[in-house]
Parts: sequence; C-alpha cells; structure tokens
Amino acid sequence: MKLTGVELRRISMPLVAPFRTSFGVESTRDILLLRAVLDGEAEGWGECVALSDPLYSPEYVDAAADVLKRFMLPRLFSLGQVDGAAVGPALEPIKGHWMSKAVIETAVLDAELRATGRSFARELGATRDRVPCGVSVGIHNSVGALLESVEGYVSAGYVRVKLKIEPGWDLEPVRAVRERFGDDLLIQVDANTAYTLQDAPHLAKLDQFDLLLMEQPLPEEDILGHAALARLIKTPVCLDESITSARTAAAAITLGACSIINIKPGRVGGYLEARRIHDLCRAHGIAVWCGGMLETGIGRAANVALAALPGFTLPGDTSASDRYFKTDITEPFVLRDGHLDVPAGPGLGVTPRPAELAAVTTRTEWLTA
Ligand code: SMG
Ligand code: MG
Repeated sequence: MKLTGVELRRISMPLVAPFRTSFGVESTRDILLLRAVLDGEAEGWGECVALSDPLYSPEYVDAAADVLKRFMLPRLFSLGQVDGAAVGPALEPIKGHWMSKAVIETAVLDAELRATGRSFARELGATRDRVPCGVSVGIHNSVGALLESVEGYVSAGYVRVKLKIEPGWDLEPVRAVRERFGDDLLIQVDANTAYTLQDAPHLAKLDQFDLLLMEQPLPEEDILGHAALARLIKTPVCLDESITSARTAAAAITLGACSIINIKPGRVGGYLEARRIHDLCRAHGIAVWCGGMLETGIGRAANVALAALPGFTLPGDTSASDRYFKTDITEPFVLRDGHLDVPAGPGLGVTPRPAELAAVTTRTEWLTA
C-alpha cells in the first residue's frame, strides 16, 4: 500500500488535576494526533506523546509537527510501498525525534492492521487480555493532600502507586504513604533526573520503605552514575529517560545501570522498537513495564496492547481514562478490578469519537504526497 495522505490534528485536553513532576506542571495536554491514509482509503491513528515544553526530553509538540511535515512525511510519501515495518528503516537517517517517528509508525501500523482485520495486541505478541494497572501520583503541596489523592486511587483499585519525587519531596511523602497504606501496597518512586550521584547516601534512606523500584534518579546521559548508584542502594534502579533504543538498553544492562526498564514506545521511536527492548530484557532477566505520557484513549489502546506482552511483569502507568480526563476522545478505558481490558478489535481497536474529537480540536492540517 502507498501512503497517500496524513492529517495532523492538534487537540487541547484539560487534565482533571494538574500533574506536577520534578521538571514542571502539566495542566492541559496539547497533543498532536496523526491520521494516516493508505491507498486513499485505509485509515489509521497515532498519538504523539511529546509534551508542550522540552523538559522531559529534548522533544516538544511543535517540533514534532515540524519535523514530521518537513522531513519525515516527504520521505514516506515518496515510498512506492509502505507498511508499519517499513517506516522505521525509511526514517533511520533522521537523527532523534523518536516521538515523531513513533506516531507515524503507529498510524501506518493501525491502518494496515485495520485493513486486514488484525489487532495491534495480537500483532505485537500479546499473551493476556487484560493488564494490571498502576497510577503515577504527582508532587503535592502537602503530605496530607498526597495521602488524600493516594487514598482515592487505592480505593479505585490501582494495584501499584508511583510517587513522583524531587529533592525536598522524597523521604517524608514516601514514609507517610508506606505508613498509611501498609506493607502490602506496591510503591515505587520516579525522580525524572532530579538527583546526582552525590545524593546516593540520601537516596539509600529510601531503602527502608521496600520500594519496587527507583525510576531515573540521575540525568539521562549518566549511565555510569546509575551503575554506581545501583551498587550503593538496595532499591532496584529503573531507567526511563536514558533508554531511547534497544541499543541504549543493551548498554545500560551490560553496564549494570538498571535491573528494570520503563518502556515508553514514544521515547524509543515506536512499538516495534519497544517490542525489541522487551525481547532483549526478557532474554536478560530484566523486568519491564509500560510507561505513560498522559495519553488519550488512542495512545492508551496501544500501550495496553504492549503491556499485555509476556515480559511486562510489573504494573504499568496505564491508568484509566478518568484518571486524566473528564471526557476521553475514544470510548473511555475503565478500571475493573485494578485492570484494563486489552482492545481486541482490528488495529488499535478504538477510534476517536467524532463529536468528542471535534470539541477538543484546535487545528488540523491535511498533507498529501
Ligand atoms: O501517563 O500516567 C501517566 C503519567 C506517567 O509519570 C508518568 N510519566 O517520567 O514516567 C514519567 C512521566 C513522564 C510524563 S510527566 C508529564
Ligand atoms: Mg519516568
């Protein structure tokens, strides 16, 4: 099939509550959606996970739209034949911009699979029909407010809680959550690069709380720092920002920088590379789980499919639609018994609902060969 047209659609989605991390606050998601059309008829969707500002990674949503328009789509329009597997190799000469590569690959895959009646989950190699879900809880203004939020999520059924931490917001909130909810609650922390190796003695104080893992304490390039830290603390080190490909994952594993990896398809250039990282980790006994970037139902459908692969042995940041948005653009994902169902229909198994999509759209652009 040939790529004949692409719609770039920007939507603005207010979050139900501001989400604060060590690098900033998200209150409204400004999201780039992409609809790919193959042979003038087969249609597929993708959601770009780039945030508004380059604070989580170098990527940001305006740049994602720009690099797609100026450099990626022209290369793909010029191919005689395109399918999901051909997108990555065709875009290989373009450095970085993994989130942009991921969104076009996902949309082409979705179109191809929908046209042939195959589900995304099945195609990736999913072995489960529902996945256990965790929730990522932002930095709060007070420990009391944090406990109240965690209480809500625990009673909703989330099977694990991830607390965002930063210097000055670490031991106290983690201790409070552990004391209040007891030893059985699965708790992990995420620093989004907010510490340095000099903080190792301080971070070692988190060992007493029996955390599942500590996610990305040090800067993304500091693989050796993570390897050193992993020898100084008992809590397993998990990498997020540092892992941009199967190659960087292999290096981090070999150097002993992590024993767990957070796989975010957008951060590594797409679901096919995400699956390669899964396969690599499985072969090395490294546990993986599916990260989140505050996605709508489009991105969530694909993440939940990925999280159903056999190596995803830890609950993901794959929360229900209502943890993020009052109204999702797709049929909402609903938490049942701490799990989300893996969509089983053709392609992603979900599509944007026209009225809901129109209500949040701020701009559309139609591009052709
Ligand atoms: O999608 O539930 C979600 C958010 C999960 O914490 C989350 N993501 O570093 O893992 C991470 C962050 C990155 C995005 S913060 C806006
Ligand atoms: Mg993270």
